[in-house]
Amino acid sequence: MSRLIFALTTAIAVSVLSVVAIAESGGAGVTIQNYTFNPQTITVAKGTKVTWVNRDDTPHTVVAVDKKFRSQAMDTGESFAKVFDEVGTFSYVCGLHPQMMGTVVVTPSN
Ligand SMILES: [Cu+2]
Repeated sequence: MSRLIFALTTAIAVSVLSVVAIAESGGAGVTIQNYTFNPQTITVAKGTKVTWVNRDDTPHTVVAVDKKFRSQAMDTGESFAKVFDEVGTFSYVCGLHPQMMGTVVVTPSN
């Protein structure tokens, strides 16, 4: 029982730390959980770093539909980050599970 509580506490602490780390970097975060990108559409200002973190037990990737960016396979707890310097709408999928879709909308910074 105490082992379970320890595991849960550790998991919560790790999630909180990663959210804090993303907030401190001034970027934005996408969580990958239950074969879903959350949020599915994220809107950021130009120049923002977006970080994806995999919270599934299954590896996932982030692959731009236009092939302009692609992550390595992320295992549980691993992340991928990219700075978006171009205004526009960028659709991406998981290369391993193409039914997983997400979008980054980049707006002008001013
Ligand atoms: Cu996947």
